[in-house]
Amino acid sequence: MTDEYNTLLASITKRCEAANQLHILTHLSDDTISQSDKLSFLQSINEIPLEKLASYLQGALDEEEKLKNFDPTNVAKEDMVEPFIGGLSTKDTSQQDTLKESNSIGMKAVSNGEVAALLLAGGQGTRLGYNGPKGMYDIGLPSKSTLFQYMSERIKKLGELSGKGAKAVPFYIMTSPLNHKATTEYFEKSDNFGIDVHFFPQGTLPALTSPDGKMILETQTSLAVAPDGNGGIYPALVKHGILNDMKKRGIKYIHAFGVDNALVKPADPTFVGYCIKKDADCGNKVLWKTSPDEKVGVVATKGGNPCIVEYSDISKEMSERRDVNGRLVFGAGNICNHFYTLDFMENVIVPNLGNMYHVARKKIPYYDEEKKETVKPTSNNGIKLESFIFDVFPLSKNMAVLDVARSEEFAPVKNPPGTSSDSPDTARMLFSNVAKEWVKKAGATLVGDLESDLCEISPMTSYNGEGLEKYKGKEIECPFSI
Ligand code: UD2
Repeated sequence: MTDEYNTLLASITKRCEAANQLHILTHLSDDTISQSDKLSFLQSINEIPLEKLASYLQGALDEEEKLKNFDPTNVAKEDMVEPFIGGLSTKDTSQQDTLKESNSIGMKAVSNGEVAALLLAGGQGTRLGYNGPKGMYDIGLPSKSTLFQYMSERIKKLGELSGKGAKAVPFYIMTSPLNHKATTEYFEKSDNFGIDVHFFPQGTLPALTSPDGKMILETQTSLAVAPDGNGGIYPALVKHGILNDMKKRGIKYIHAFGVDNALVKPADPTFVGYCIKKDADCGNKVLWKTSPDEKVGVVATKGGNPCIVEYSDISKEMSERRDVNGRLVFGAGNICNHFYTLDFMENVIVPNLGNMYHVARKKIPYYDEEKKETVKPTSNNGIKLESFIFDVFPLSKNMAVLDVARSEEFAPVKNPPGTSSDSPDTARMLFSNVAKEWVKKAGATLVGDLESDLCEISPMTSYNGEGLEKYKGKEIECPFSI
């Protein structure tokens, strides 16, 4: 045993003992396990905030309990959740001038090199059932582009449209330790799609049993760990010096978005420009929910401050409440598109980061001491602790909300192929519909298989329907690839 090993073992044993987690060291006395496996196991434990796990778990369980016992007839003022009032709808015909102005403000910011795109790609994509980074998923359009490719090419095209060139908008990608290598290798192989890309991994936390909060061994020398939720973005931005890097480059505005929307418009100049125009510190793009049980969070206010109530946390009564016109009152659906000024991120969010985690009950693979192998349970046996990216929104003093057209901006890829909603199939159809609409708007007539879900306009041809003038008066046969 080396000195390094012995020193680490002594310190970790002490910390595990104090944290009531000694069981994870059980196999270190097994001579059949290699020294290097044991050392890397100890090094991985050393990264875990052992002393804080119990309080993280307690906080998350308390919050879960509070939600369970929520009594709408007896709510303290600071917990009062109300619909968010304000914001602008892109469908409001009287506001088209404001939208045009917003777009040119956003374009100017892009051409000044002031806008960064920030992708949340650290999730595990368990629901999709795809064994790899979700961004590498191909939804089956003719180009066989992956989600990463669509986003990168849109960023490239936007830079070109702004006049500053392909690298106008730096693309920061948050991975997780579980998918970092696969993601970076993919981009490297694709020459970063010709844009300026930067990667940084978010943190992980160990899965815990409930309620006693024991860490779970997945193998003899590894723990079951999971990314710490998309709210892990803030500590990760600091840890990896990303905010400083942005500052050095002159970035002032950040557009953060999820990896699983095939129609996402990275660094969307209209959204960014609208937030700049409103002098907002933080902003959110929404679309109106189609039904009470649609799995999107909703923008609201809590105790007068902006917030998002996650779909897993909203009460049935709130989600079903409608106004006199039958419109859902809590309907401003979050599509994981957030705007921040760098100033708000650095000077308000970062100094005020708390340890706020939510409980996600999951099936955690564990090492079965009798079978001597890893077993995948069939029911939930543990908890993952996750923070949400929007948990910091109550810090905003001026939140801008832009309500956009669902058909143009939201093609979620959450569920496996063959599922009737939020699947690669529904996303492909939505993507094709946008392509058809754009050529029709450009003055073309569609012929052929009008129902085809294989119609595609490459982001290198058009970011948002522009640049299709040459199709005016032409017939276009569906399916098509432009
Ligand atoms: C997210 C929103 C939800 C709704 C919906 C719309 C959150 C917490 N919830 O729910 O309100 O708007 O999207 O599509 O944002 N991710 C990470 N690291 C993690 C976990 C997730 O980077 O540890 C990324 C993930 O890769 C994805 C995004 O965050 O790009 C959203 O994550 P999700 O798929 O877990 O969220 P979902 O669909 O439950």
